[in-house]
Amino acid sequence: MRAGTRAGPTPARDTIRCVKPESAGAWRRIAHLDMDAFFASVELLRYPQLKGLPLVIGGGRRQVDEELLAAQGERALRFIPVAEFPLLKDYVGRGVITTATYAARQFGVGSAMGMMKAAKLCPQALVLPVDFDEIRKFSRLFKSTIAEIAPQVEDRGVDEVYIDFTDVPGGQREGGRVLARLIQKSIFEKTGLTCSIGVAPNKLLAKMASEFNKPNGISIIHEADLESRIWPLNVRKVNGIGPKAGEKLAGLGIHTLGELAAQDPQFLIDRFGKATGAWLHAAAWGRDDSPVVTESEPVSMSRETTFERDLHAVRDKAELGAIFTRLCGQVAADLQRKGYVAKTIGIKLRYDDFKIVTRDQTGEAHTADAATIRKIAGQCLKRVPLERRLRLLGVRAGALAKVGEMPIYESNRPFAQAGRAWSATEFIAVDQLF
Ligand code: DCP
Ligand code: MG
Repeated sequence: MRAGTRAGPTPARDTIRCVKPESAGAWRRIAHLDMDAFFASVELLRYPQLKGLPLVIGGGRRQVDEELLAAQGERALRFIPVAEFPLLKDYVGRGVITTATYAARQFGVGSAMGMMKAAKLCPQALVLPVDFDEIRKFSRLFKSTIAEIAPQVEDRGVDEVYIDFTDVPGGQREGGRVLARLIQKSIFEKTGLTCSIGVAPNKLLAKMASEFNKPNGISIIHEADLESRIWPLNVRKVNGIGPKAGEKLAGLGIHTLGELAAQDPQFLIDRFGKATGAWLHAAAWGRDDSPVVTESEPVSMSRETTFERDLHAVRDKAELGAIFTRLCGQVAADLQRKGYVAKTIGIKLRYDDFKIVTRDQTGEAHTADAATIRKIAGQCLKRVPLERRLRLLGVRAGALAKVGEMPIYESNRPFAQAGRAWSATEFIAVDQLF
């Protein structure tokens, strides 16, 4: 290794704190997965004839791309001759590159570089704009593919996630390599895209490891690899050491993580403050206990509206009815868009004296159907006093389940029947229910 001096730190057995989950008796294995040249690779699915060529993605949609599409049509995109694609050398504008294929990176072009500057380095590179709809589609697809195999997934943006391998079958085999291979293969089969995965005792090391064998690579890091594989790296490789901290460290003669690890923690605390100084030292020693944070499932989804003027249930029946139906439709659309069904439907009213009242009904079947929700919410509405005028009306769907995760007998049942099965369980609740 090249960690400063011969007297540099030697990793002790306990250099990386591994949290041993009591349930499984297994050591923590955390993966970081990052898609390869993501925006460019998504375009290559559409234009496979460009594979292996230098390609940069950047700039807004341009006339030339529209013409390309209009002339050839979606169906024939893969047969458009390479010569018809726009070249970077012909680009004029202030756009920056979002990403470049590995073939283009060889010329020194990459993310965040101005396109006209990049054109000087690689004039023959092809250039295509970002298609955000397509990017979002593939982002969702690769993430759902992972979640089917390993449920503990932390979303870190459009093309990267952390995955907790610890208790997943295969997650410990060969340090995580077996599961990483399975995930790579599944993503490729579902999307045609490649990714790179690092597996390590924690997120900090996994994030560094995923870059070691890019593209389409897997890197396995164990505690014992700290000296040989982590300490030679520049301090900037740590997620969280940005340009400013990197510069300050360089000013102190600290360039590699080994050099950072060799510092007395107090030296770093004196210069970076207590929290950052201590964190820098811990990071250099590969210590990180932060958990993989999976997105919490929503407990309920609701829509509510405060009226422009207070409405009366009888005198403003038509207006109130229309708003009520709209709210139910919005809740149904929210559920459907996010892939949920609800077992409990409730309403909330706020009277002109600001008192709040809620009612709900829980049934045996789930629903995401607007008409069913409207019907049940209407039954709830019949159970509240309606003499006073109303300031606010809300509709809430609770007791949610993911579509496909409710019992088979229920998922086969048409939603329309759900209403009939509902039994009334009534209670008056407070605001936070919504
Ligand atoms: N991106 C962007 N602007 C940047 C950096 C990236 O719009 N300055 C976009 C384009 C990338 C995507 O985010 O395709 C993911 O970023 P990565 O840093 O993971 O880069 P790539 O996936 O393109 O390449 P790599 O194979 O190095 O991960
Ligand atoms: Mg990437």
